[in-house]
Amino acid sequence: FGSLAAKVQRNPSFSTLNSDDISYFKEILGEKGVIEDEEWLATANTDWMHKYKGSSKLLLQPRSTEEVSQILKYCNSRCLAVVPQGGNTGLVGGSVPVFDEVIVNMSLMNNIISFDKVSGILVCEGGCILENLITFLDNQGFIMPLDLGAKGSCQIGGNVSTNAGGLRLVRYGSLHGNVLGLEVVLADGNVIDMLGTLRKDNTGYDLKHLFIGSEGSLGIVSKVSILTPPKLFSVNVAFLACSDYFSCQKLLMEAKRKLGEILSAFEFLDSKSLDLVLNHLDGVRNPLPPTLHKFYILIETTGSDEPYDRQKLEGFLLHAMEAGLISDGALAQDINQASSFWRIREGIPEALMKAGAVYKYDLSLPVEKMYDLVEEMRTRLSDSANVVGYGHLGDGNLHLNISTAQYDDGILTQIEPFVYEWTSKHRGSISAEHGLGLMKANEIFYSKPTATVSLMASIKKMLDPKGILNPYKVLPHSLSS
Ligand code: FAD
Ligand code: 2HG
Ligand code: ZN
Repeated sequence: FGSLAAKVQRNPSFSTLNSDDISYFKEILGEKGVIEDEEWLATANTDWMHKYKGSSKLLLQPRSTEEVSQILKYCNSRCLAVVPQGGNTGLVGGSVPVFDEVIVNMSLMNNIISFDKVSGILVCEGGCILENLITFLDNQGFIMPLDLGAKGSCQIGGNVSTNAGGLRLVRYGSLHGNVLGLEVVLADGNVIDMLGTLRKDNTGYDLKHLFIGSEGSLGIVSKVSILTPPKLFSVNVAFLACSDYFSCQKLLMEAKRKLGEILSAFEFLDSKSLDLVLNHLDGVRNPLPPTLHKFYILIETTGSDEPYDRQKLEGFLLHAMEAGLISDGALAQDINQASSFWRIREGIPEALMKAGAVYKYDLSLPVEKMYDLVEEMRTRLSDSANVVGYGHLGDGNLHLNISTAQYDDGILTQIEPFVYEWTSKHRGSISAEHGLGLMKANEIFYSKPTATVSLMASIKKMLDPKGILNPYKVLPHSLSS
């Protein structure tokens, strides 16, 4: 997949690593924190999709904010480019080097600092794996306000830096609302303490928001303070079939109105997505009889009153069935069945990986127009690719994935710029939740006006004048060096 990197030139103002650099890093991190092992580097140079590959010769593992600060201070003075790396589950080529950037891997900064049971506020280091935080909170009777299929590997610092959305956003909102504070290390090593634990704090500009979703381009997130909701014990999951897209939309409108405060997820997948999961993942089966339905919806409710919540959901489903919005459905009878329904939805990215090469588009679009794009793409590509649509319907977020046997520039030119132009025409976003990374840095203008992009570039220049933090990502290449 060399054509991606071929579009970018290495910034000649960056230095090349030498033996003095390595000695210095060993001094501050010890031998163990300085990784030159080829196998390890091969993994860290390659993204989750095996689509983006860098050629870094060095991975550093800091154990404290102070160490992150020392690393960046040194890299800045030497003009060595850096890629912050969390769980390396990002899907836009943002978490791996493009050339020889030093990888700063956050995995060892995985301590939980404090948890306040009264307020539900968790403070932890940026390298904590999301699933570990979920387990920790579960024992305290709380949950994380975000959940995603990559939870076993992704880190909270990575989640914050991508402003990850996920499966619960429809209920708990985005990280801009849930993150109460951050500690970040700037490119010059300065540590900015914004690690507040207050729900309300209007003392001037709320600078933490600049770092949420900045994809490692403005600073390294070393600590996070996050508001976590209490765990509610009445959880129900339904897996439903709809015969057309209009019914999916109507069902969403009805669910928001009728399930109201207990609705915690509203996810959709088309029949081609389901087929992929059934064909490529072991142990997954369709909970519904094998009739061909065009669409499937997963609805989750979470509340505090089991009989009331169940009755409410059953009443809603009955009504939707009578109104012809649902053509079939299953309501999970226990937690195992609920997990098996979730496995279908969460397993789609993995199934796509197993199916071959995949072109991923993560779009915000008006719900009523969303699926038109999938159909138009199918018409454009006819038999040359498997075009699937799924995603967070409750948030207006489509995951359009195009699966082929292998990457092919001919197919790519059929997809792009068409997909971006279509999204822009419908006033959507070309990155709903995954970020721009390397993949879409040059496409930013499809979703943001020139003056806004210029302001972003000025902020980048101010915080990182030498441009060492995650170069070639987020900002268009014409503005980033
Ligand atoms: P990485 O992939 O390591 O990095 C992502 C970006 O953040 C990079 O630009 C990197 O430089 C930067 N970064 C990482 N850590 C830090 C740090 N501490 N400080 C500064 N910058 C940092 N995303 C969603 O929004 N919703 C989903 O539902 C969702 N589901 C997914 C399911 C699967 C199976 C996979 C593979 C990915 C999914 N993602 C989803 C993509 C998503 O972006 C990531 O999973 C997650 O947020 C990235 O976290 P990470 O620790 O892996 O970060
Ligand atoms: C999801 O919602 C993730 O499953 C991944 O955001 C989406 O692979 C994708 O396109
Ligand atoms: Zn998603």
